Amino acid sequence: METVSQPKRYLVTSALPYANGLKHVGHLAGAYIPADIYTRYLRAQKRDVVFVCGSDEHGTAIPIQAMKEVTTAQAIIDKYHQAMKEDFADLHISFDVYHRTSDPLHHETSREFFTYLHDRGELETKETEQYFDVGSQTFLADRFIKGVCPHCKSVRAFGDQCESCGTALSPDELINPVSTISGQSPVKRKTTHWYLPLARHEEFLRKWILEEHKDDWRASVVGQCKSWIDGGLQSRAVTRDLNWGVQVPLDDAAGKVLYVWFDAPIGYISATKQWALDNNKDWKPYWYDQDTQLVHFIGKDNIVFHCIIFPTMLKLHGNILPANVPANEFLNLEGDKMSTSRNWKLEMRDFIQAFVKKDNGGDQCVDMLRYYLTQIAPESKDSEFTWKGFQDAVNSELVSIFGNYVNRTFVLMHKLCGGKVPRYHSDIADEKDNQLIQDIAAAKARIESLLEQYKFREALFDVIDLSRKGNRYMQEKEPWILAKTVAENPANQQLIDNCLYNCLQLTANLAILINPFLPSTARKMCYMMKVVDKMLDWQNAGSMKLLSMGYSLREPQLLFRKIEDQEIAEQIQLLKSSAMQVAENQPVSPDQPVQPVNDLKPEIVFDDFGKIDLRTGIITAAQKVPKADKLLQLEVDLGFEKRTILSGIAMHFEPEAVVGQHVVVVANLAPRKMRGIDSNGMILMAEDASGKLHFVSAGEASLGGWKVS
Ligand code: B3M
Ligand code: ZN
Repeated sequence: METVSQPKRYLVTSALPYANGLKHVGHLAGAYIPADIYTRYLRAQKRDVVFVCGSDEHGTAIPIQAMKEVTTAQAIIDKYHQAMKEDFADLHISFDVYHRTSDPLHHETSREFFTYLHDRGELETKETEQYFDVGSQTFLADRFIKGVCPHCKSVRAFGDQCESCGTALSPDELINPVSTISGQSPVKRKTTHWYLPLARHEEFLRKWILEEHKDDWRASVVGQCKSWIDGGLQSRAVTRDLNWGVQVPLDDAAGKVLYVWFDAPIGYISATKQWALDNNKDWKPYWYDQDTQLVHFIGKDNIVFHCIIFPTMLKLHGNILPANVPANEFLNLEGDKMSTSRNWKLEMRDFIQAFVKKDNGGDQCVDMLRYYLTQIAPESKDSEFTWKGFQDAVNSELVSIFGNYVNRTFVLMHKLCGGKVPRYHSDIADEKDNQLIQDIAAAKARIESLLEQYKFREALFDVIDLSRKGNRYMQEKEPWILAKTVAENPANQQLIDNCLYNCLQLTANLAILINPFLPSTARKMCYMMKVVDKMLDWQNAGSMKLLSMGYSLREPQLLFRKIEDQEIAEQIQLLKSSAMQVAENQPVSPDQPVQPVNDLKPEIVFDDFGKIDLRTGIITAAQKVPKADKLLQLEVDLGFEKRTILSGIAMHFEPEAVVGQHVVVVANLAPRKMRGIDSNGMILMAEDASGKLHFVSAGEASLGGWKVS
């Protein structure tokens, strides 16, 4: 076998999130948790690694959000930079530095980069005609032009995309274009921009991606690159007419900034520089030394920028190239695409507030989310977050398998071995003992190799599987049964000792192996074992001597609590009602009582509804039912027949008040006897937020009997 020499150092990056809003769990699963697992693993391996990220604070997304929130772009980036930084910290994403692209260090770094390429003739200029807003005296970025979609004729179309049908557009395609800044029709004006001529680098890209990395990069990533290259590489504009961003460092470029996708990836370099400044280190080897392994964690919508455009820039600038770009697919939510505009999303902050910052939440809930998002990580295809799936993952894997194994080990240790690590009697070790020891060593090797290949969900599966093996081992050894025989057969204590010794060493191993994925859980296990975090060094995995004889342990604490049905029902309800509010586009006025939509019954199919026969009717007579406070006995004329119907509305209406009311009747409801009277059907009423009943009028159905459909 060919031995590959280990890189000298690693630089791990997660996509820089736009500072225009809070980020959702799809982002977390795609670019942050996998990078964090990888980095924590490398740190446990004692390798030299720096994990960088920061807020992407440029591009039109920022001023647009400022318009929406009626504030300044600066206020927007300040607000969301801080919020995102906090959310990542709350979810234990362990960046070595979380920088921001509005920082002067970044502006300087990006300008230097641009100048370097410009001075070497690696950029070309082109003059084009672009929409200009006379009112505000600015060229209009695509997003700032609104108009009618040429495809679906919706008025919700912008210069880059139609919000109704989703088609990608260019400003020229819009019918009746209007500036969103001034509301006036824009005019065409000539403007010059700088372009990165990608076609010049086709050969390099083909060789580097399609040959050198065809086997070690994910198939979907190589596939996307191939279709880009095969489709013909166009020159990409790297500047924009905009007053928000990094100013183009040329005299003849007033009012122009670097295109956000030119400066954002350079943000990885600026962040590394900031880290070096803060830690008294040298940043250069991380970007220039071929011994550095650069890995970009991103979502699939960023592939072309990280695999084609930025590497071309890096090559021209004399930097190293990424060793891998493990891009993830998308995460859907409860059967639908996540969407900010439709409010169909679960923001990191929502989860933090609903679970982590609750009395029964905290770090264990952070690990529950990290667990589930890794278990469903969209590594090779889109996957789906469901609350039921979250509950199942927690309750039937974390609680019932992993947590249960650790807890049983501790409880039995205290009960059968006096809370101290027993002696291991190797002379009487049997096949099952040896098998367990082998299983631990094999699991370590497999998990390690999976992590090095960025296969996080499989690696996590193997950790849980190892705890499953531990449960089985304990079940087969039955130390609690042996304990009953020790009085007459004292030698059996040695069997108990061996079993619990192995179970404990496995627990210590599990702490090391779970650490990159669930760091708080690993720490809690260390606390229970009374060992320092140093034990979590990766090299310790596989050892059966992590806890030595006579060492006393703490009382166990449960690692994870269960997720209750009620909790997930609430979350689903919350998701549906907030999406509904957006759908109805109803501004909720604070002085109007809003009926909580919190008791919606499970969904039915049309066939369920089709079984109900609804008819209109008129109440022709009404009287109280003796000894029944709530019931009124009604005579309802359905036109084709008269019915006696008992209705529970006596607390709301006097009999006289309901006579003459038009009602909708469930006409084919099976008869039911109440207080000795047969009720033949049911009338429909509406209940308002205060619990008051109202008649749902059946209109002028004076004759009754109309079908309701
Ligand atoms: N901000 C897009 C995104 O958040 C962009 C990533 C930049 S990575 C250099 O999806
Ligand atoms: Zn459209």
